[in-house]
Amino acid sequence: AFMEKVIQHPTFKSGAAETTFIDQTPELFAIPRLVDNSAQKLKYIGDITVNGYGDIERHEKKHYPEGRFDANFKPFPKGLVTAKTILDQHGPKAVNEWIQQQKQVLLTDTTLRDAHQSLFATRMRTHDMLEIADSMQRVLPQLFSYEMWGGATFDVAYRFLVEDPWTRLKLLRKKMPHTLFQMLFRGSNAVGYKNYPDNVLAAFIKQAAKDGIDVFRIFDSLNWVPQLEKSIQAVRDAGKIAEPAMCYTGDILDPDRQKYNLKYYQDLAKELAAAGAHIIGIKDMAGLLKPEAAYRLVATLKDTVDLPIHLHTHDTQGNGVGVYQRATAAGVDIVDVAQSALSGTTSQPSMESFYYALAETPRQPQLNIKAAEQLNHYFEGIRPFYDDFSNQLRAPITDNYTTQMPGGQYSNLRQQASAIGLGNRWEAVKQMYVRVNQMFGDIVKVTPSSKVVGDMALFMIQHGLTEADVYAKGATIDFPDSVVNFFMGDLGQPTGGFPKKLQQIILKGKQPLTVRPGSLAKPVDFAAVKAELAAKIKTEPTTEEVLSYLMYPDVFIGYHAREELYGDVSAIDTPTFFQGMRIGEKVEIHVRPGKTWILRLNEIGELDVEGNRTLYFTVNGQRSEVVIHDKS
Ligand code: 3PY
Ligand code: ZN
Repeated sequence: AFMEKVIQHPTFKSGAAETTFIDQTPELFAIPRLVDNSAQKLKYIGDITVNGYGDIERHEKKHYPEGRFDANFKPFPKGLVTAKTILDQHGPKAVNEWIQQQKQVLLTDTTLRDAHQSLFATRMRTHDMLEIADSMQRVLPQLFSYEMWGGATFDVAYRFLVEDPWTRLKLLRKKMPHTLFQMLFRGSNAVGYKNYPDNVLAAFIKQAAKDGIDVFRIFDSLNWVPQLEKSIQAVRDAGKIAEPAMCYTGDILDPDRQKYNLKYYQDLAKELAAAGAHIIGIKDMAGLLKPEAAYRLVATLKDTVDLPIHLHTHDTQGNGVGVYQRATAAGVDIVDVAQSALSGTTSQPSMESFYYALAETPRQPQLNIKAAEQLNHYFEGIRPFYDDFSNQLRAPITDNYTTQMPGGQYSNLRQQASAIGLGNRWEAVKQMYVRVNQMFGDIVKVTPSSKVVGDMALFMIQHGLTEADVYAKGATIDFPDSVVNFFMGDLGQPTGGFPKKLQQIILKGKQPLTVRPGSLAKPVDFAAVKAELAAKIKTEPTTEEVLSYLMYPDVFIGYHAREELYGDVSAIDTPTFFQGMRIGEKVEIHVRPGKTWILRLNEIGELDVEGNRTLYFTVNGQRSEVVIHDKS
């Protein structure tokens, strides 16, 4: 039926169809390309049941208590003017003016991106987002934006969730038409970990804007503004809101740490404004801002530039609400919060706590707090599904004021350390992280520069190297690639330059870059890449697929192969997706509106001579078997 729709389409019939057909008629292609096939789903569920999921330890499927969520919310207020309506009708400048007219402090909800990235390794599935999207929109009609894309979304969706992030964006957009969608864009690193050519950045931003992103928070991992300029321009060209962000590092309150002082941020804000910012973001990825620092920084920036200020922090050290409270007193326009059930520690501060913290003050956000608390029950209910990926942090860690590790890196690096047998040396890894930062000249640490520091710290501990060893024996040491690339200038230039002596040791005679890497990169030939991808996936790729392939070639091809094998697995509920089924269990899969499969796993057969097991299911009462290779 789908091909029929394409063939009957007037453009196609007229013979004018060519490669741009997909671009101009996205509505035809918004529906899943794969036909429902229960055998494919059984293959997926069978494999997880027998072999477990990814690299988490295999365990019996857990029982989850009935949730106490009740989606009984008032409809979205008809005709309400939101930042989204203003952007769509009048453009970014009008949004800017609207923000400045608001008396209340505005909120961005990060629950669908940074919160789960920072709490359980970005594993929240589209399935669990779509379920609640409409309710979120109803409960929070006054919200400035939802951050729901970017950062690690791409890598994780393709690699671990068998999901296409573009599809997530389009489906959520449909369910949440009234609120701005915001993404985190890693400047010249886009949604990846390395520099991409300028034409790839521009094409990505154009497509993301077309598919539903309104606000682009753009940062550079060294706060080097030349790395942001092309992306800011591309966002402006797309008619969307450019929010370049300064990554907060150091401590403006500490007289002994003045590399990143108030003047540094003031100058940076002026540079970002000159580069075309509509809003200026402060990205406190490691939760380093203390309440008084937040007050001084925001007050100073408000005096320095005539632009809205949007503050982002992580609650790792436990002072997040205090930071926002003081920032609000200083005139911050927007702050990033998460639904309580997904807030705190390495995530953002709680939306509801912040609301109460501002009680009886003139800038308290307009929020139907009772409805918000009810909405929270949903997230309370789904959070345990992701426990296997949790960073297990249960309380604030104030020594992160010293370690300065970003929220998103904390769990990641810890897991990397465990993977190479350094699990019980975490304290030593943290201390080495601090040491390496000093060796590197005290740099901004956020993806991907934070990864460079983390890689070097792990490397030194693993090989029993001290700082003195690195200087004494550096010529014979094979440093990690990420470290070599950093000193080559592949991520750009750090404030104050590279430490020369260490740079020479690490580069072993190679000549580093001193210019923006993108200024040397050859533009990508999109037609050639499209042809290359078409040959690999044996179908005409969409623009989105070409972009994903450009950024994550192997990961994307791996995803595509799994999608071919299993079909669209997004309809499978999350406990089943990660943990498979118990014998005797019944699971419902809502394939699409009006179509449900009821699956029952009746029996798992003995291991046969080839190392396979047969799983016996019934699907809507019909017997169905699937043979799975047991990898144990
Ligand atoms: C990311 O780049 O993914 C981040 O969240 C950085 O803080
Ligand atoms: Zn963050």
